[in-house]
Amino acid sequence: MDQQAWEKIDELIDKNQNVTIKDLFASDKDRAKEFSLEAAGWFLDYSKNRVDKAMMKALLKLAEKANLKEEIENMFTGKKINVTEGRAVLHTALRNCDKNAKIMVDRKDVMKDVRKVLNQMGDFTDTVRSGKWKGFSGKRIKYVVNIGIGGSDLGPVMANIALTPYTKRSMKFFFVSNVDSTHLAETLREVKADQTLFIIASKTFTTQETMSNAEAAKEWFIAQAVKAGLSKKDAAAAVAKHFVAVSTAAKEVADFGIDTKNMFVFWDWVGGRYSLPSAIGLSLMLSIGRRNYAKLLRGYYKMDRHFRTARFERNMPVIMALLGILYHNGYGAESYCILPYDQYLSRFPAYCQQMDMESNGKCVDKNGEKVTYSTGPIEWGEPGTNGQHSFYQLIHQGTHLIPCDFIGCSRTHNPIGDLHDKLMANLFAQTEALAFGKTAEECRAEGVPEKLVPFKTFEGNKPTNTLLCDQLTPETLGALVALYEHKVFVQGVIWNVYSYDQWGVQLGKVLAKGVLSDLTAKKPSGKHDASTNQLIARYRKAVGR
Ligand code: G6Q
Repeated sequence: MDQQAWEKIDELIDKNQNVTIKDLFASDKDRAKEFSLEAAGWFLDYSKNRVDKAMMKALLKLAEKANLKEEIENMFTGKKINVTEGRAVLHTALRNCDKNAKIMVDRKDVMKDVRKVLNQMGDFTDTVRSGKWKGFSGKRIKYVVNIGIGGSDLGPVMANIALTPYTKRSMKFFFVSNVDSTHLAETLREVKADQTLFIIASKTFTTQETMSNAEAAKEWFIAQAVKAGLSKKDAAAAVAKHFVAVSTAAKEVADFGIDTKNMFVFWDWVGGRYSLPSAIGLSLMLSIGRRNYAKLLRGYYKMDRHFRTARFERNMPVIMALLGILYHNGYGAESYCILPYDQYLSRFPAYCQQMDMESNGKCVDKNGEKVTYSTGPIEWGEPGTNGQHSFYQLIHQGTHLIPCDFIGCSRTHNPIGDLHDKLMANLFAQTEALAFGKTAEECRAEGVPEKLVPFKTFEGNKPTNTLLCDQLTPETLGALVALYEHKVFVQGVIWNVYSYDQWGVQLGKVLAKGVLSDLTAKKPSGKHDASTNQLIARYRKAVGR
């Protein structure tokens, strides 16, 4: 982070120590309007933050000093900004709706491939949804089981829930990620083999959890087909009608036994956690149809364009990123909360958690040197109003500063009486209470007994953003995801870390292999630390090895 630019921010924090959000509103009647903006179907009100114009200017300087403009262009134009893996970062190409767009990577226009795969997905989707694609018994596909983990799971799960009103209700969608056999077993109880399509979604097609679940699903499927009267040979051949793959690895897909005709590719320049708009979104396209999927991409594209072209002082992802940095680095806020007031967005916090924490959870900068500042906040959240009845207590009156994003939609897909008014009233009331609190005097005026006043006083001055859209649609969902993606990108640029690698995740993939062989070997190696050896021995004894 640029030292000089940061010093100015620090100086302003010190100077405004005693200025509260309440004071900021009192001194500027246009504050709400001035600290709000619109983009791609979303309205952001960031007026309930500890910022004035001078602070915003200082924060914007930080972005400028980090060469943000140039970095944005580097990403959008396919420069290899994922340096430790030697890759371009082009999730934005996946939703580029400009028919004439050309984006070159290694002298190849990637847009041609993007359009080709989108068409392949669309045609496949039409065939399955219309019932033309038949299972081995001649019946149409009714159940879709996506097997994938991490980036090959969280996006499709989140979006399938978010876009429930647009889904084909006569089909059922399941997502198996965990290598815990319970996950697969419970799913298989819900489906019928002859009407099930398994999507094996794995960029590398080597991930232990996914490949183990995929193999187990294949075994189960063949056994079911034999039970239904097929010969072993025919049952094995029927795999082609019931298993498709989404991957970058053609050889591994073929080795698994999936016809590569039924493989949907994506590319190494798509990071797992950014892969929802790639073929990883196949399960989503199957559930909402190709037209709605195209609208989702359009929503992404609108936010992408906004991010790429808007002045930083009117740029939604940039502003949200800077506010996040202010609290994280300036006020020492370690965590950050995402609170959607929309049941359909129930998995959105979990989705953002991966996107953010896997991207910016880094302690060395781009020069390979230990950073001297904190990076990557701990991200969490739950839908409102449920959270209000659990952890909001700590946000209101605890000792931690936790900036929050409140996300709401003006119109519900499911109007029932005044429930939606109540939901939104809660959202607005929470941001009001967090910002303005309740003073001791206000408590006394309400007749609160003196000895209870300290307990019923709310400090306030707790920062929040409010994001509102008209309705949650494929378009607004796409724009929302892109907003958070770009926010994370901007923060990574300012923290000077590589946001698109994930060596910590890779480590996990290797570690378990060594332990697994000790769990199953005739004699364990005993090569681990004393604690791990003890745990391995205890487990082996329990399972009779
Ligand atoms: C995402 C991460 C990680 C990845 C999974 C699944 O950015 O790299 O969550 O998506 O480990 O990997 P595969 O898709 O290769 O199975």
